[in-house]
Amino acid sequence: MAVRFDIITIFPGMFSSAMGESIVGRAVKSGLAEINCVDLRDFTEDRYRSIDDRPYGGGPGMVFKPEPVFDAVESVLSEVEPLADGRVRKIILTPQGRRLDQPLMRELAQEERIVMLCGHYEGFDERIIEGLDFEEVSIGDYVLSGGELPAMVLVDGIVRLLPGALGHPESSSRESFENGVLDYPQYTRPPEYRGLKVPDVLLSGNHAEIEQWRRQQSLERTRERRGDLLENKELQETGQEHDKT
Ligand code: 9D3
Repeated sequence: MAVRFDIITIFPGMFSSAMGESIVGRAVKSGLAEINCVDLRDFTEDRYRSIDDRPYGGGPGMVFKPEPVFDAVESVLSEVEPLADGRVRKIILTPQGRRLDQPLMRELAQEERIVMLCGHYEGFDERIIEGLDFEEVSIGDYVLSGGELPAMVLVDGIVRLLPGALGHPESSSRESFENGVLDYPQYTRPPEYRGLKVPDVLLSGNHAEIEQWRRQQSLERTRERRGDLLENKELQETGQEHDKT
């Protein structure tokens, strides 16, 4: 099933190179994904093409105005609604949003239409979020300068989950995070490089032992580096409430 993204942004140029390469680029070329970038300034009416204004109540910075955003979103939706069941996921990228994780990626990979709105330091007039019924998504607890890179993170994470986007159909399900543990260490030739050796077990040809070693390495690293993932995994395996699907 193909997915179409409509991305509303004041920097449409940021997307062209990043979305033209690798797995996403290939998915677009093969028709599995479509990415339509919409320049918010095309929906301004004044001669300065202004998209923001000063905040009511005072304070520093600017706020995205409702009018261009409503017009841009409605323009995008007008091409959508007549389609099949008109289901659209409307996502606004903001630091206040639901934190992105792999379960949310999988949920979004079921959708056929995703509209994304990229914000900036300014923030949005709250009526945009309320009135257009957007869900807010953040990609993590650090500060970026805008929502464009987060939107690309979403596109990348979603597209690679679409059946047919990856070379091997099994490769997306047997990896780290899908199992709730980190990847095991990997090696390729040569067997020794600058005095650094490949672990003997990997050269042994004993597949049962190799598998056991890898599982144990994954668990050990996960315990050392990401204890939080193991806690989730235990809850999951004992059938308790958890945040994974
Ligand atoms: C939380 C910081 N805000 C306090 C005044 C200001 C602010 C800083 C940077 C508001 C927006 C931004 C721009 N960031 C995004 O638009 C953004 C973002 C991010 O910065 N981190 C993680 N996920 C996201 S999604 C969109």
